[in-house]
Amino acid sequence: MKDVGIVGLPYSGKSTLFAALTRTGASGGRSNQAVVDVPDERLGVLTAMERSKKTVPAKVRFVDVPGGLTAQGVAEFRQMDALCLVVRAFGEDADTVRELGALSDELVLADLASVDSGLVKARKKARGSPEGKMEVQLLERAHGLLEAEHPLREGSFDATELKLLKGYGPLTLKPWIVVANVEEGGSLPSGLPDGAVAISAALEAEVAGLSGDDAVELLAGFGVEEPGLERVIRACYGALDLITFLTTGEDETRAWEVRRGANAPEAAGVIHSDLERGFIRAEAISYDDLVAAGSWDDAKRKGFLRVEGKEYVVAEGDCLHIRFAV
Ligand SMILES: Nc1nc2c(ncn2[C@@H]2O[C@H](COP(=O)(O)OP(=O)(O)OP(=O)(O)O)[C@@H](O)[C@H]2O)c(=O)[nH]1
Ligand SMILES: [Mg+2]
Repeated sequence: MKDVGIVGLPYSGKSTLFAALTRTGASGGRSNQAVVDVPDERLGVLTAMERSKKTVPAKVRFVDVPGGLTAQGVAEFRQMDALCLVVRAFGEDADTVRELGALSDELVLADLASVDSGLVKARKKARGSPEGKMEVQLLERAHGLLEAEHPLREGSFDATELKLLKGYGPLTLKPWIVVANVEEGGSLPSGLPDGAVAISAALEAEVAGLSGDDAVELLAGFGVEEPGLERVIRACYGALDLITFLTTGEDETRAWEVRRGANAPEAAGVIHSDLERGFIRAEAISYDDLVAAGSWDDAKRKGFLRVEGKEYVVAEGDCLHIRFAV
């Protein structure tokens, strides 16, 4: 399960968003952590089709770091897989674009500090060692970018360099999801990056505590069709470098997350280590084919079922059946 840190300037509504997330029935973790279900309409469709007894969505963990961007907070944000940037868009004086700029600057500065302290150490270590010299050069490049107020994401680092850099947990190398916390019924302010999501955290916090029908009614009253919270969760999950594959049957229909680019045995290993160890083959039907066919057997009859081996790279929406022997 991946961790998403909620980051923002004071008073932007981080804790209100977090409260709304916890009210969706989130479970587990410490008081500042909310483990939430990732909404996925495919699960309902497959559950009905297979008459599964259980439905298990993918999950993501949100963390509201106390105190925000303090030294200790930054250290905690460095452990996260993605950051959800909350910017205030409610209130007369809201300047969402400027606030995002200020927040982004803070994150860049936090990275600059850690790159610089890394440089001091790397320079000492570098004397006489080629790896050390490479690290110094890399950090110098990173320093240059950050000093020019660019997130490290914009640097064209190769895989080896990225791996080394990630050891520092840079905040500006993580995926960012921008959430504009708008007035009840407000829309997304212009000038924000692609993929930004508008929600009213205060309204969502209220709605999240209500039953389905009451929630829809209250939201509709503000002209909101889909709970913003679902969009936030989906956007955060979507920004992580993951794909979702599905398993479905009488016992359960379930969404599983795996690294993008994972092969079939690795995906099988997400379900259980035995399935990876004893992997023989994967039977795969893409979600759309399965739904079009109406059942696993019909899909098979229509030739939609693919038999995939160890090299197969799992695709988003693959419905898998793993054959294995241990
Ligand atoms: N009108 C309005 N007020 C909001 C909304 N979201 C949060 N607030 C209010 O803004 C204030 C700050 O919200 P918090 O959620 O505590 O903000 P925060 O980012 O956690 O603040 P710090 O933890 O102090 O940095 C509270 O009084 C909230 O009730 C919103 O969508 N609309
Ligand atoms: Mg707070």
